[in-house]
Amino acid sequence: MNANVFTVSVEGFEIVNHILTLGYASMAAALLFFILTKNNCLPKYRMSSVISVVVMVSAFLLLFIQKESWTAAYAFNGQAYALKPGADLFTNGYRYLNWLIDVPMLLIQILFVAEIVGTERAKYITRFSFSGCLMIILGYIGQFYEPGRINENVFWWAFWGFVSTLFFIYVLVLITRVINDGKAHMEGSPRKIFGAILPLFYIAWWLYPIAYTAPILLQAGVSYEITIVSQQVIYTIADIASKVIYGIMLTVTASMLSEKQGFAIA
Ligand code: RET
Repeated sequence: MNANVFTVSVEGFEIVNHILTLGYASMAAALLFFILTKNNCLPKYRMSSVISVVVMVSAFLLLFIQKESWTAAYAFNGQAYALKPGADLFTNGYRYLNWLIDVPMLLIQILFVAEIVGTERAKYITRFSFSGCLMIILGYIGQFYEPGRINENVFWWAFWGFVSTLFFIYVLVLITRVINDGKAHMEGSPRKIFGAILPLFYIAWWLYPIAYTAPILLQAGVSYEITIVSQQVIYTIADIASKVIYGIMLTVTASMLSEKQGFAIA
């Protein structure tokens, strides 16, 4: 591995810096949105907003730390940004631990708007938590062996990524069922917005394994810089879509459903 592997251009360094800042600023702004709109719907739907608040706080902190980790790892050497001697390496590890909180939360929150209740809800909570957490923990193990990192081992990186994907597919099967069941109880505009969560979910959640895989491009001769910058950009877009946009769509659906049931905002 040559020394260039640990150098990024001014543009690359700044793009990552900016995108991570956009990430945590979006979480802070959306945090206020979810707090302020929590009472715009019937009490039975409000747990969805409460969960969004929990997700926003943990994502805000994580993306802030992620940006600090980026700026602490590199220093400008007059031409480009090079890894600082003695500094901690930049790591995505914090992200995975944040997902360990957020993935079960995001999967559970939709149950309240889909009006899945009783034992059915309890069953989904168990399945979502189990498969969501395993998906993340296995990916966390795999990311230590990412191509281009100090402990690079393509076999183990691919192995843990693959096993994690099996749990991901199970999550996709479950969420498809939840969204279709929820939609079946709705009509008109809420049905349309709630139904649109399915394509959003498929696009946003697939971005994570795509970003996990990005460093393999190093083996095809793509530079360290392109792979690391694209990985951070993809993760941040995925974060904004899967937490903020998703949460807003659930909030809007819940307030429309409440209005149809005669609820008026005070
Ligand atoms: C990993 C490892 C490689 C294989 C797969 C993965 C899936 C990750 C996903 C993460 C979703 C995170 C969300 C976070 C929001 O806070 C772990 C990258 C399939 C789907 C939604």
